[in-house]
Amino acid sequence: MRRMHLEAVLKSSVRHAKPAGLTLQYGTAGFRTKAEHLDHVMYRMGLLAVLRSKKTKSVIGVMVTASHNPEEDNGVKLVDPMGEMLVQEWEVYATNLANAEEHELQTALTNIIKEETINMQDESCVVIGRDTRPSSENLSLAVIDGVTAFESRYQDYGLVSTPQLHYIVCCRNTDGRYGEPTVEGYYQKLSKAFNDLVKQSPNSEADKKSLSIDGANGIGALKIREMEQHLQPLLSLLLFNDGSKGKLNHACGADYVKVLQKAPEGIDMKPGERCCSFDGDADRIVYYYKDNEHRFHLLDGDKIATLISTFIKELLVKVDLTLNMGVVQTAYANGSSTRYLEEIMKVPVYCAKTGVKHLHHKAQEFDIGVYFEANGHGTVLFSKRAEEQIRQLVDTGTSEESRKAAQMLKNVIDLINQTVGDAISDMLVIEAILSLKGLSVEKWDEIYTDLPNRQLKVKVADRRVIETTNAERRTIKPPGLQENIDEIVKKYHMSRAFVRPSGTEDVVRVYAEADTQENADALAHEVCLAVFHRAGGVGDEPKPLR
Ligand code: G16
Repeated sequence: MRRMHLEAVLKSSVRHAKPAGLTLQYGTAGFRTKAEHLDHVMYRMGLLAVLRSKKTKSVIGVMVTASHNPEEDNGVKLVDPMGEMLVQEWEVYATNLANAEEHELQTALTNIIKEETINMQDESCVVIGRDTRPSSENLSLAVIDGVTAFESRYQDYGLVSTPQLHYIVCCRNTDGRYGEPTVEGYYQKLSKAFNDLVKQSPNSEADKKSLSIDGANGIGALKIREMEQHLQPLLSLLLFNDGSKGKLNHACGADYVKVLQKAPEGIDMKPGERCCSFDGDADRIVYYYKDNEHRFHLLDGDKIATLISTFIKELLVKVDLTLNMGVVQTAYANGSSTRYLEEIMKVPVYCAKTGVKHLHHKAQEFDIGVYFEANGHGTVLFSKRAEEQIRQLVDTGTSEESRKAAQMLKNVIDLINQTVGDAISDMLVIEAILSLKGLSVEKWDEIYTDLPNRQLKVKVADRRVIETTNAERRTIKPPGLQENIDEIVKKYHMSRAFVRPSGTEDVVRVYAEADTQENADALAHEVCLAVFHRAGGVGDEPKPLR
């Protein structure tokens, strides 16, 4: 490191001093904790982004957000050149840098520069975005301080959704081939693809019911307001929880709806009408509706993956292309969805560890890789080969039907945000498919019936005592826990359960599935007790749900 750099870095670091002794883990999607503990992390992630940019000779993104977490939390997600999450090998640098005491900062930086043989004379550029949390603006200024301490170029995109920043990074590193690297460019690209797709629908006039959106009082609400005009008259939206009064993610948002399996507060639901919820940084989406008996029905990431892969598979048959397609899920995927995909749709299904970074990499192995977490985080990846073949067939398809199907696939490629799961883009894909197929939300829901399930959290003194294997479906530590879970699961019919430490909250997550909701609830509760007793639970013993 040049002396000039070093002096500037250490001098600025004084303004972003690390609280001595504080250590943080790089979690499922970067660092995440109470906002007041993150100033030094942001400064240092600004430094790291510059190093990553020099190393990859590309623009790197830094997004300040804690996504689905409560408003008081914050976090940071680093975006690699093609718009993916930071490569896993660099997570250890991020951790070392975030946890180095002030006097160790220089060594931590020098180690990365040496290990990665980074030429500090190389150019660098970092793009920065943030969500609507009250703490985000100051934290993004700390990132900028880090970036400028290394005298790097940067551009602050201000308030953007996480997927918009991923999109921008990808555009900037592909000379605009992926799209115009602006928020407006994102709206233009997606709305053109959406409008072109929906115009081919024989049903575009048929279903005039509008879509109700719960914006989680976050950035997604802001962005959908901006985009709305581009989508009219083909899609009419009713926005709730738009941030004008409610608190971010409080009793609303995709995580609340998915985990509690109930409608968010603040939304007006009429029987049979499609509703959806975004999460706090608009990278997840779940759908739901109320039937005539006012019963709530959830269509989560699994149902979304099934809808999208069925649609794509049907189009592939029409264009007569033999591209391999695979679906990637996590242990949270409902057993019914996996069975449907494998047995009815005959699509290979893979299970990855929680975190889009894991699913994304697995999905890249296919010509068309559909990946979705049950919580609504997911997208579709098309290989270069698949894209080229599809684009060619738009003109050279042997029949009108095949050219039309190729055109639809091409529109889907442009509509889906291939860099990361994106609530807005996924919503538009879903709306287009429902319109093209003339499917109501009830009919979509009927594809298969979810096994009753329950997700709970247990507070323990140190969640790292739990270690898992087999894509998080079994625990290897603490001793005896897995055997205990196996015994409990055996008592229930059609049952399955697993536990894993969360990578975004200080809790252990418990998932259970069984033949009835009562049994799923009882199983989840029993497993919580096992975790509580074997993994050092704190506070009161978990209580049964009813
Ligand atoms: C992040 C990740 C997701 C993951 C979720 C929950 O979502 O991007 O892939 O499913 O955390 O992770 P965990 O169970 O480890 O807490 P988000 O939307 O909060 O960024």
